[in-house]
Amino acid sequence: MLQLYFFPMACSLSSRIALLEAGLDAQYHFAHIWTKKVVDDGSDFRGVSPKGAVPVLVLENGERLTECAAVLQYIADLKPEMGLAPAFGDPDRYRLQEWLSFIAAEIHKGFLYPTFWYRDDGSLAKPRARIAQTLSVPAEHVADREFLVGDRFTVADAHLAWALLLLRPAGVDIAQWPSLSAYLERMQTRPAVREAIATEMALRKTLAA
Ligand SMILES: N[C@@H](CCC(=O)N[C@@H](CS)C(=O)NCC(=O)O)C(=O)O
Repeated sequence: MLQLYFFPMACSLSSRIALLEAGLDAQYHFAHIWTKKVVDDGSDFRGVSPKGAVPVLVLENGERLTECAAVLQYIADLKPEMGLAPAFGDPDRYRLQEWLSFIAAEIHKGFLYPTFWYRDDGSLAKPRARIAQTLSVPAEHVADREFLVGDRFTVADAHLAWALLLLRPAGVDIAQWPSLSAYLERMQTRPAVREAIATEMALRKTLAA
């Protein structure tokens, strides 16, 4: 069975959404990204992946796959009939990769990551100045589209939905982009998205306690 190492409400949320959307069973392991311990058994998370970062997907053959863009596409390709990624050879596959790269580099590493990891060291002025310009790109794109790629939900939507959810705790109110707010609301009507968020929010609360 597939196994996903995740941290509640971290970027691995999109992999959980993808697994649920695909109807794939998986074992989920809570990896504490601050302490680098696997919560199940207290083992060293760096022993699972030297990156010490989620997501890590353990494949059926035991290999470990990291990086959201790769993990999400791998999950999508296990169930091609679900259309969670356009097939290779379809020009939209490159659009999917374009969005996954943009979300990972520009929104996640360009803004969310420094905001949550370096929040007190005074280095956030530049990422803060840039995020509005960054978000205007997907905002304009979804102004007249239901989904990021083609006419159906893909793993790029799973990843953008996660990123948009994290913007509020990062101090960015997405209400200033009505198309993004409406998009996030649409995504949150999907049962898989709701289930993934509910599961991880409940776990997240155990961290704060
Ligand atoms: N480039 C990686 C980034 C993964 C990443 O930064 N994950 C965060 C959680 S959102 C993490 O586990 N960070 C722990 C660390 O950097 O030590 C991807 O896109 O999957």
